[in-house]
Amino acid sequence: MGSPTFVPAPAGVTRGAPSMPAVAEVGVFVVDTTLPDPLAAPALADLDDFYHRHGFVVLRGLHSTAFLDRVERECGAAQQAVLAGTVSERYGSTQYLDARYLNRTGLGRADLGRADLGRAGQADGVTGPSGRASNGTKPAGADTGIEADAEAYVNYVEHVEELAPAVRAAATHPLMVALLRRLLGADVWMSPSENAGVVFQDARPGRESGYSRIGWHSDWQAMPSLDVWPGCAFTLHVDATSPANGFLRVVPGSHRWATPAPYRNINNVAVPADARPSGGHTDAEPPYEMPLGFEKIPGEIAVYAERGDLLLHDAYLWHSAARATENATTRRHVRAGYYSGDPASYRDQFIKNAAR
Ligand SMILES: O=C(O)CCC(=O)C(=O)O
Ligand SMILES: [Fe+2]
Repeated sequence: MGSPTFVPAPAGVTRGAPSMPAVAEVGVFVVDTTLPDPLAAPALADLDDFYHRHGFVVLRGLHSTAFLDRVERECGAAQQAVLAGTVSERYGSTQYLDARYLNRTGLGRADLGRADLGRAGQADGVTGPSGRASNGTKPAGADTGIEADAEAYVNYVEHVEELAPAVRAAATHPLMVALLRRLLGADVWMSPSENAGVVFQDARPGRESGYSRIGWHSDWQAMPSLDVWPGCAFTLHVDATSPANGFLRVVPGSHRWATPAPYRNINNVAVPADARPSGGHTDAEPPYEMPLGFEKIPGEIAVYAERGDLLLHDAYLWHSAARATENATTRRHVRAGYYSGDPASYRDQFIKNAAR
């Protein structure tokens, strides 16, 4: 066999040395923050085109190791504070949790705050109304039937930027905002702190977990009545992703399809009458219906991330997240939405459009 032929990498594709077999990481752009104008670097010249064409990019190298350690530490502390009940219940979450989880625990809106709580290693059904005991208010022990060494956790911390200054810094990072301006227009703004703000997500497998995966959706479908679009979600990865701990699936180019509001959805959530009928960058009808769950979609790809990678994806992009294959894993990141439409049209709306 001859040596592999070197073919120049297409836009947004990084690969190893020419003499090595090609290693492609699609959509990954490496930024050098030591340059006077990092966004003007030739390495990022094709970024905008890739984003507009495919609906996502991964920016690598934006944050230092020390800064990422701070993000991790502060998010961990915020998680613990929600668990211990030492911060307002508004930092916890029930709205995003798996409905099966909520049913199992008997938790509802009244329990906002510490409802998003799992206990690693716990058998299905152990968390329950008695599972209130697993929310950190009582030491785990024989009376609860919970292993004393099982680690309790919450899957979500909402408005996490209010508890974690490093998250606020990441969410408003001048280079990221400058890039978002380039991609979305000069007037981009982030989901206000008093509303959605930034969400810390700790996806874990296991039946005790309220967030292990998410089915196909576009983020636009959760707020289809608002005129804040187009938008872009940023995800700053605390954990690298892989099949072992779960990963994002996307359908490149799907942001250009006119995706219907989720009138048919797996959660049987009513879509308001004032919802716009569809969201996307063109009027082109999607070539197939968005699946209700986790089905394979022709053309989908996995977007794996390294720790510190910043994913930017269009709010119209079809995406889902696969559950981990290894048990003792976490897939943690912080996420928020930036918008380019009318800020005055923003209000709280959350159509639970995705399978969990
Ligand atoms: O878990 C993920 O990586 C995806 C989360 C997501 O799509 C969302 O929160 O809208
Ligand atoms: Fe999403």
